[in-house]
Parts: sequence; structure tokens; C-alpha cells
Amino acid sequence: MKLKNKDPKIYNLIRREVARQKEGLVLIPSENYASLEVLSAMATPLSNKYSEGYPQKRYYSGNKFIDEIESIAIERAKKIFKAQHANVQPHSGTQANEAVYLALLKPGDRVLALDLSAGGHLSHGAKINFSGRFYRFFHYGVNRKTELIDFDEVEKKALRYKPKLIIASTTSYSRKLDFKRFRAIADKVGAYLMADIAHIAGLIIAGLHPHPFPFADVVTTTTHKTLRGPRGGLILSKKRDRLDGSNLAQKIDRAVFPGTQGGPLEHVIAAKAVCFREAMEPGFLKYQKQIIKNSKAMVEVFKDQGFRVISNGTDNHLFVIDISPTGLSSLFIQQELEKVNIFVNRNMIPFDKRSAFDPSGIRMGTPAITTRGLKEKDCQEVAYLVCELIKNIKSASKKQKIKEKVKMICRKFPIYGNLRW
Ligand code: DSN
Repeated sequence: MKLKNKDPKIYNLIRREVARQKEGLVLIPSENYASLEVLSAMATPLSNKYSEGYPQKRYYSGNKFIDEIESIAIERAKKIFKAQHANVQPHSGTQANEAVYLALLKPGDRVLALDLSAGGHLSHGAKINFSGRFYRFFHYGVNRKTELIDFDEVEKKALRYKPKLIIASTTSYSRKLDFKRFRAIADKVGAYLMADIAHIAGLIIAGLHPHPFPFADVVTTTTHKTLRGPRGGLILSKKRDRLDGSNLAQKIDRAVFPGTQGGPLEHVIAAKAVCFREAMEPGFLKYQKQIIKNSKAMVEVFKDQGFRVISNGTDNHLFVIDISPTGLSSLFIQQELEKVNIFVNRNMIPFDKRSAFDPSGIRMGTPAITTRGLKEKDCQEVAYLVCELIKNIKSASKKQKIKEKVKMICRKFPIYGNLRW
């Protein structure tokens, strides 16, 4: 690698980061290990090309091959998500959401979305995010007892606030989303329905989670979580606008470019096309099934070890444990786990009394460790190590033992083989 000699500082940091990823157990449910094919598509001179516009309608010359690549990505995305229209250009999930808002709303319009502490996302109307500043967001939550989405509340709030858009989404919600019910509520108040499936895209493609179409008008997602592609966003939609019969696909495209983005990242779009093809392979379904089996297996251990799991379990790739009874800070637990090479992220729990910076929950998930090849028993061993660390957080010798076990598990389930960057 030339970089080694030309820019040893960056080269060494890249190598160390790759080693960290290889030698640690990633339990952050929004992270994964993309295939070498996906990575190699990104590391190409496609990054050099300006291609503002869309296939056959570019503002620059020289887009003959780029057009073909983007068209293939679009067709593959439509196929795997059974969508009428796809825009593969959003740089991220938040940019995808931003473009949808621009396409469907005017500044100040009302939106109803899941509360951040109940599993929503910053771009779903958090006050500190553009979405919360430009649009009038109202939030629904979960039932205090079951910690499941409270559809009576969704309906009540929809009738009260008459939103123009309702968002069905998950980022730390471990149960299935009932898109049909959301549609029925949206219809009662004449609202659009957007599903943000960033976390569960892979499960949906595999048929392991209810499909947002035909209920949602627009679906946004990232491509790097359960879908296991490059870091990026994606918008899928119906062709026609349900409310006024106009061309919804065109509105979405215009909102992405020139509305909110400039030049698309064609090297990433090529990598998206590669991951969409991977999602058509039979192995993908097997992988998604294993993600859920592993997640459920881990939950059993946490419950068995006396931890409260939010909503008492999981139907998907993630779950959140309530660490408030331990009296420990979730930030501290996250940091101590990092020291033994286990990566989790602290997260708010429903009706959390603590701040988002040091909340009461730890969110964990299985997409990345399942990619490494861990099965139920192995995941239970990992869950047990997390419990052990939390219970013995002050014991240096315990932590040393846990660190060694993590090392052994990572050696047993290598990722990216012996490949060195
Ligand atoms: N989608 C978020 C997550 O779940 O980690 C990040 O924005």
C-alpha cells in the first residue's frame, strides 16, 4: 500500500482501527462488517467523478459508466425492497429523512413520530436537530407497562394534532412495527406515512419483519446496518402521491438533488449495488435468521442474570437492558466494556429520568457478531461476559480474564481473514 510511505500517520491509524474492529466484539446494533466486495467497490476512482443529476440527466459529461452503475443500483434496490421507486443517492439515513421532509412538507408543518427515549431518532424531530427546528414535531411513545408502541396514543395524538406526516420507525425498539395500523391512523387524518427502516432493512428483505409496502408512502433506510452494505442512505417510495395524485417519485428525486445534496458519492452507490446483490443470495436469509436467533439467545442470559430487558425481550436484532438498578452510570459501563474490547452503546430507555448523555440503558445487538459467525451458544457466552463485567466492574483481575476470553472468541471467529490493510 502506497499510503504507508506517503502518509504513515493516517496509514497507521487506519491499520489500528481495522485491528480494533477485528479484535473486538461489536455489539452496537447499527454497526456491521461489510464484505470485501462492498469495501473494494468503495475504494475506487469512482470517487473522482462528479455526477450531479440522475442517470441520463447529468450536469457533467463523462457519466456513461456511472449512469449504468447507478441504474443497476436503482433496479436492484427496487427489486429487493419491492418498491416502485428508489433513490440511491442519500449520503446517510438522516439525509434521506431530510429529503423526504423537503419533498412532503413545508416549514412549520406538523409531524408525528416516535419519541427519542422510546426508540426514535434525532432526525425525527429532536429539538437539537434540523428536523425539530424546521418542522413542528409531536411524539408518541410506548405503553409504560408493556413498553410496546401505544397505538391508542398514536391515534389520539394524530387526531389531536392532525399531522401531515406520520413516521413509523425504530432505532432502539426491539419489537415489530405494525405498518398496517400506522396506515389506518394516517388515513384517518389524511397524513403521509413514512417508515424509517434503517435498523431492520435486512430483516424486512428476508421476510422476517412485516413489510412497510404497500402501507407506507415513503421508506427511508441506511445501507450499513442489518443490510450490511456501505455507509449510506436510501429512499424508496410509491410512484404517485396518495394525497394529490402528483408524481411522488419526482418530488423525492428533486428533494435529494438539487434539494438537499450536491454530487452523489458514486463509489458508495457502486458499493450499494454490490450489497443489494448480496441481499438476493440465499445466504442472506440465513444470516438474517441467525441475527434474530442470536439476539433472542442473548436476551435469555441477561434475564437469567437478573437484568431487566426493555419490553421484556426482542423480535429483532437488538435489545436494551435497564442498568439503573445497578446504581452504575451507563457511560461508565460502556467505557469499561470498551477496555475489554466489547463495544456497546448507552441508550435512553422509555420514560428515562436520566440525560441522553448518561442514560439508564445499554443497547446491544447481533448483526456484527453474527457476520463473524457466532451462533446462539457463542452469543450467550458474550452476553455472560457483559453481565460478568457489570457485576464485577471494580475487579481488575476479572476484567483481565474477560479481555482474554474476548480475544479467544475473536480468534475463533475471525473477520476479514488474515487480510492486512
Ligand atoms: N441510527 C443511529 C443508530 O441507531 O446508531 C445512529 O444515528
